[in-house]
Parts: sequence; C-alpha cells; structure tokens
Amino acid sequence: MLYSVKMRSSAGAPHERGGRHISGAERIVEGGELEETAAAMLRRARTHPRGGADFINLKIEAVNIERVLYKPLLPVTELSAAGKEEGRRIALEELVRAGVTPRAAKAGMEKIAALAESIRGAFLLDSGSGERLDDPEGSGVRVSGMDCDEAGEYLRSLEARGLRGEHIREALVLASKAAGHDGVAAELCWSDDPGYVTGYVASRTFGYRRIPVMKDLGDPVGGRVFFVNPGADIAALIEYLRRQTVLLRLGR
Ligand code: PML
Repeated sequence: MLYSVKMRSSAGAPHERGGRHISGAERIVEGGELEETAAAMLRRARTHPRGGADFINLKIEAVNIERVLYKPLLPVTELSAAGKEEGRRIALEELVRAGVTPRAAKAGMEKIAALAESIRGAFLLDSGSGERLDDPEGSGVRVSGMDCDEAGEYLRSLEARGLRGEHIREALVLASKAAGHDGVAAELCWSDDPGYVTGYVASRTFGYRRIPVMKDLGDPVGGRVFFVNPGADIAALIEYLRRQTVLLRLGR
C-alpha cells in the first residue's frame, strides 16, 4: 500500500488565517517508511532557514494505486550565470526557446520579482499573452500528488551528478509532473529559501535547465510560474496539478 504524506508549516497563524508560509513537503511512500518520512518532515518544519514554524500540518492518506499515472523525470542540464542579472536573462531566453512569447516570459519574471512575500502556489500565465489564468486574487495553484517511483535510484542518480539536497530533489519531481501535461509549455521557478539562489526553466522539449543564480543571497522571496499553451482546458490542468497522483520514473 502506498501513502501520500504532506506537511505544510507556517508562523504566526495557520495558512488559512494568514500565517506566514515557512515550508512544505510531500512524499509518496510505502507503509513501512511512514514514521521515518513524517519525522523528517517535522524536523524540516522546525529548523527551516525561513524560520521556525508555529503551526505544522501533517496529513497522511492512502493512495489509490489504480489512479496513479507514471511519467518520465525530465533530464537535467546545468547552465552557468555569473550573477542574478545574467541568470534572469538566460531564463528569459530559455523560456522563449521553449515557445513562450517574450512578452509572456517577461510578465512571468515580473510576477515573481514583484512579490513582497512568497506565495504557496504557482501563477498560471498564458504563454502567448502573459495574462494570468488562475484566480487573480488567489495565492496560486499548489502542485501536489507526486514523487519519484524509486526514491533510492533517484537519489543515487542525482548524487552521481553532484546534485544534493531537498530543493533539487523536490523541484525536479514537481517540474516533471507539470511538464507531463500537454497544457504546460514551460515553467519558471526560483527558490524562496534565503540561503538558496538557484532556479530553473523547465519544459518537456528541453528538460530541466538549472540556472545557478536567480536572486540575491538572503532574499526570502521566490516563486513559480507555469506558462500555459493557448486553448488548454484550465480547469482540467488545475485539477491535474493539484490532485492527480503522478509517480516519476528515470529515463522512461
Ligand atoms: C525551491 O526549493 O523552492 C525551488 C528550488 C528551485 C531550484 C532547485 C534546484 O535545481 O536546485
């Protein structure tokens, strides 16, 4: 039996009552791994670089294996950038190469850069016009229901390339789930961890393109934008991103 284990933590108040988001994590694991997984998530919520959490929500649910979809993990390419300006310029070029118009790419970059505080979800923007497609007053679409199919094999493959830590482990899984939907043209993301300045552009065509610097060290604001192909069914895409369970497989 497989279980989904989800954690979200906040400071000051629960998320629903306006608390400041601290951290979130999600795994899909076998029953025997539940205790270890839950303990690791609690530790993470209590010792996160964004601050200690006052409210921690841990949710464990059985997964209906018949509803699980399997998709390939995106291949990773590491790009180089000397600083934030170069990193953001490269990200814009990568988005345009993946089929996003320059106008929409710029709009997406500005959406994240203009945030005063990180939001929990991702913005959905039309890849042609740059217009926001999810609730304009809302806090974005939170992607959930994914993990790698073979956790050990996945971690070893990342480590063999010198890629370590929760950020890349989770971001690559999330980006691969999103890229597995026909409605998603590309994704732009950088971290909200003040000590972590890496970001990426992901697309099904070009894979996960990792950019080493996308913001200043110490900046606690990051975010994520999905650029959506014109004509995509937005409600179906949001349902897929939020609720469809997807297990990602290496090279398949
Ligand atoms: C996040 O953890 O908030 C997003 C991480 C983006 C970059 C991950 C990486 O490739 O190192």
